[in-house]
Amino acid sequence: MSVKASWDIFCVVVDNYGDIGVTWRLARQLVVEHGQQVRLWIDDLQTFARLQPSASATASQQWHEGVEIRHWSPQWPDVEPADVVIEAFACRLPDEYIAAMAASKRRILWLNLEYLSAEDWVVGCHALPSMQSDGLQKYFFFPGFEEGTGGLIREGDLIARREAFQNDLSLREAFLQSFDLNVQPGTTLLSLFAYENPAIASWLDALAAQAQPSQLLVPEGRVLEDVARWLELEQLRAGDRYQRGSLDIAVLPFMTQHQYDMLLWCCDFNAVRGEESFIRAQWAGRPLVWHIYPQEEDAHWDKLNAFFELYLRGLTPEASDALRGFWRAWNSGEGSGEAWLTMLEHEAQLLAHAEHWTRKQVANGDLAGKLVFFYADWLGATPA
Ligand code: TRH
Repeated sequence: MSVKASWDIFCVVVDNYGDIGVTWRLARQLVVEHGQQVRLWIDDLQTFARLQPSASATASQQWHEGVEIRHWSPQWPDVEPADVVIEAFACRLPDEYIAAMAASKRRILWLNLEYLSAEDWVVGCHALPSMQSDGLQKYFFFPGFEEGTGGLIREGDLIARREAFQNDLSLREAFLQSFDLNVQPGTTLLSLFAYENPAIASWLDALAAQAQPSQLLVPEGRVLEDVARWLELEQLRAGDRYQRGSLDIAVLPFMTQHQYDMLLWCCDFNAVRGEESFIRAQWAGRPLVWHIYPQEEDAHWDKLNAFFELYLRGLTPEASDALRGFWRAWNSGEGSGEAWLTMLEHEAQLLAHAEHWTRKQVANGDLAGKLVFFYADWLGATPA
């Protein structure tokens, strides 16, 4: 059951690309797959324009892929609230907007879209309402990996597109050639997207010393400084290529989300970070490592351990220890080279497991579909 409605999604870009990455992808999917009318309010259009190069970094109103993009500036315009209002990641809605929601005669669903976490309390907290001081109710919508959560963002045709791409080597070649890359058959392809990370050096040492040739693809970003340091260079920029031992390093430009998906699909192993690239790498069906967004008081370690609880199920104890060991080394900044070699001993099992995990997550439904369903259900359950 799908009800056509208007949606306002509010996004504050805290830092990096995760906030805008999630909301932009969700907005598009609500329009394209569910026929919803979506306005996306963004406080930082410059960051948005990095993900969507055709976007203006200054326009107060613009349309992309059927989504109305509005600049969320301190001067709040007098607008009618939408039927469904999503504040992403606990950003604070404008007071005038909340007042307009409270004054409206229409039934308006107000949701806070939470950050992704694998912690076990998520199932119990997902979709709980909370009464606000102005009499409005706000629901907490938690993405997640288990039944009973809001699921993960996944476009309806994503897995089919990914499979078609991975089954046709000419598509992979064409994609790589668009960056002037010709990769020799038998070369291991790896992508690297991470925060500053001291673990990089020992991992690169291990890749350079392996008998197997590797091609590392690094889109421009914060980790480049570590790679440059390892290469004993001042800096790196898009287009640079360097060879050390068995390792070839290519720096790529920051790309669109669609291109970045293809990069993940190309690679035998993906190093990802934050929230959005972490999910996209899971849809790629390939082994990965997650550089989790560091939080105060090391709260991110609880999140990482909670993810292990779910992800490692079904692996042999040895493979499970090896994967956990590498991810911990990656996130603590120590011993990643050795841990990498140990993990490679379980390469085939980890590849099969990655695909198995993808199937399991697909079976949980997807975030946009669950949001649309939740709205229809709420409408039905709420008296007019
Ligand atoms: O950029 P991030 O580090 O974002 C983070 C996290 O979301 C974190 O949870 C949040 O608290 C913090 O921001 C404020 O990593 P993330 O989430 O992977 O987002 C990156 C986005 O950028 C994702 O949508 C993929 C996209 N991307 C491209 O479009 N092109 C590229 O070339 C690359 C490397 C990424």
